[in-house]
Amino acid sequence: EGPGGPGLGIATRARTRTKKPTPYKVLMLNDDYTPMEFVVDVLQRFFRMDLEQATRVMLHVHQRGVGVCGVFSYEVAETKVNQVMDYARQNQHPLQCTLEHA
Ligand code: TYC
Repeated sequence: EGPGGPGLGIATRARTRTKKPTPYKVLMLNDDYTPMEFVVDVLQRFFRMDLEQATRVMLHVHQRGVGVCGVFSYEVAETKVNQVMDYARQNQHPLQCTLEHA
């Protein structure tokens, strides 16, 4: 066993490394049919944006075709995409949302 005695390891790093998850962007895509108010609702509901921020992101997507809703771990990003897609489908809007390696 190590020099500190049985079961007593010597710390060789100042701090145990915590592995940071690879970040993923959740992207919102523009389309011609989803109402602007619905997109703003989605951004507030699933990405915890306030009305002003949600409106800004929605208009960016409307004008540029795509925009970032947020950056998350893969697991969280995937959950957000599924939640948005389910909610859009339930409301019969063609809104699309996707993941991209940040
Ligand atoms: N282009 C849509 C409209 O004119 C609004 C819209 C914005 C749709 C953003 C999707 O991700 C989107 N009603």
